[in-house]
Amino acid sequence: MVLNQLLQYDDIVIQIHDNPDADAVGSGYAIYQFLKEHGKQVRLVYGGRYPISKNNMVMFIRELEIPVEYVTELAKPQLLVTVDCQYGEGNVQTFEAEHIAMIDHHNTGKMSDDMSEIRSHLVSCATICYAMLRDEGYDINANNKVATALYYGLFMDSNQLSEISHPYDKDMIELLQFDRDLINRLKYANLSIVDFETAGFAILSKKYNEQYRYALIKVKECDPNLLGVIGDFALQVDCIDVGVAYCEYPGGYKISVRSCLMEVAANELSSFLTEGIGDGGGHLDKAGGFISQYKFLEKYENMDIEEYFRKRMTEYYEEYEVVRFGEGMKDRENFKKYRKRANMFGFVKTTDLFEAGVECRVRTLEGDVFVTCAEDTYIMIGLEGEVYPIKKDTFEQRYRVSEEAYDKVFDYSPSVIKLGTNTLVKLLPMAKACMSKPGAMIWAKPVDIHTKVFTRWNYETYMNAKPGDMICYSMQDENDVYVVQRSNFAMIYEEVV
Ligand SMILES: [Mn+2]
Repeated sequence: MVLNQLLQYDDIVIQIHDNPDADAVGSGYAIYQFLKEHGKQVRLVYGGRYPISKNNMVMFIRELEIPVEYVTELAKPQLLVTVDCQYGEGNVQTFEAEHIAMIDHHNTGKMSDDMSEIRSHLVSCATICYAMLRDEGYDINANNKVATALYYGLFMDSNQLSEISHPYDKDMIELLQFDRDLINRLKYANLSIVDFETAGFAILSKKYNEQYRYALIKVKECDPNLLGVIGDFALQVDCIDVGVAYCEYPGGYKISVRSCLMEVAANELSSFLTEGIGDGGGHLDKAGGFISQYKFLEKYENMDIEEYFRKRMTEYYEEYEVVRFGEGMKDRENFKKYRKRANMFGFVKTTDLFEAGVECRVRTLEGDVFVTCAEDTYIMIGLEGEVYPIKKDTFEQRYRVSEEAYDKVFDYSPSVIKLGTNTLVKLLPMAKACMSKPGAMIWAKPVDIHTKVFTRWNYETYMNAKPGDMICYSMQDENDVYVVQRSNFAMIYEEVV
């Protein structure tokens, strides 16, 4: 769904979930403003048992003059848009409407369609609204209140930005012109005195695992922001390397993961703990996640959530191997010979983006890449949409320019920004096609257990090989070890017999 589809309606109500949090209010308000500015008759409402009372929420709404209304009944509108929630779910009071649309980031199993935009891999609904408004060409910064509202939504749903994971989140942090003073004041009105006590009880009943040095902390139903605070605190303890705090939350469980170990990336552990039943992600040291109640029940039936976490943590620690690039491959059995296939890639000459000498940043799903524009510097777009710079002579050794048009589409389209400015250029429309020449030979085999591979190219963290994924090393340089996902391997490599 795109936002301008909503413009075919005139009488519109935006509904956010009961007990609204900052993300719900901020996201709902941004969509409200978009529709209002298009001349629509629109209201922003929520139902449920209680009106908003939390201090920071009251202040947020008052200071930005957000016209959000608490309602117990609603005259049937032509269009009802649920934001940061999904129509019919337990945390949204049901009101009748002629048409329903949804914008949400919670994972309930529902997929996007004509009238709903569900992106459960994103940390906040504000992120989705930001992306959708940007796609409409809507100038968010023209309205400081909208920019601030979206920023605060992201801020709160990502545990004060510590659990952000997507390029859009980073764009928001850098590009939104928000009210810093208000955000600072809100930041220190984050927890209530009850939250403070809740943290104390949670810490007293923590489960500590001596062997693996992690703490599992069950917190009474609370503001999810408290989880990050508790997780950060736990990591300060000398014998705790990893902290997992979790609580019940409408529709499931929220989790917060903290790690100070290079061998245990918080974002990877979080996605392990939520695998198949939710979503998790974030940074190497701080990450968050959500487990959907119904998916949990479907998969684990009557298992107690605490038991689940203990079992999964044990599985995690007991079942992985580490491979480090400098040490070579110790076990060389069962490796087979492969060669890179000829495939279509995209490339952009950096001087087609900006003049030579300009420094720019390419924002990708894997992280930011910095490039100085020069005649001999190109940007490659890989088979999965990954982006990396390449020198012209290396390019010419490995690829030949193709006459075909480059028309690949990926879930996320990387953008390039000229450093020091707000000038964004979309990379994919600028790309031309090239074909890879038959490549060098490698050894590869599927792994049996979760393997963490520290490659030469990324010192900060490891690549993950799940069972079935291929661990590879170059024939010319056996220290050049890396991982290729099972689903991509056959597309990239062919066996040499
Ligand atoms: Mn949210």
